[in-house]
Amino acid sequence: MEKFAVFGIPSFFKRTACFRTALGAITLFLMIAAPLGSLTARSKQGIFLTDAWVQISPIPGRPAAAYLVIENRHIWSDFLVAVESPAAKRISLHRTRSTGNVSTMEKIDHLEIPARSTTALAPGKIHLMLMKTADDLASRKTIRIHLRFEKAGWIEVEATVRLMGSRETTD
Ligand SMILES: [Cu+2]
Repeated sequence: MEKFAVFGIPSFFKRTACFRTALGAITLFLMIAAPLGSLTARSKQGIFLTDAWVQISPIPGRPAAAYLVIENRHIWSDFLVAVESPAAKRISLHRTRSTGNVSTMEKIDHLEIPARSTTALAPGKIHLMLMKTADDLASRKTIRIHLRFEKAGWIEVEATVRLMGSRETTD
């Protein structure tokens, strides 16, 4: 019986403040570890996906934009050709173009990830446009996104949900 007591929750964790501190420490660890790619990276055939996140509107069902970093460690280029998610009916690849004060988005069919290079999908640049999103996105921490590469095939990532206008989503 005593052996099992070791795995019980220590009483100080039951106090909310301490528990929050512990959660904060874990969150901080994840935030530091994430860019290193050790925990969030999804890779296949030399394609590494990291730092996936999706910016959602507070209004349910509105379009959302998703971003991530795609690294190709191969000696040949690959192409992102399709994207799907259970969280959206349709996903397109978009490029933001800014002329003066006006910025528009254009749809692109595929995205080349040249050999031994990294492409970051980021706000104001290339992004994934999620249309007809699920109504409960705001209550989720992450959503699953499936990306299909011409050579590497399908790769799945977990994208962190961030509410538009909020600086942080980790609580
Ligand atoms: Cu767009």
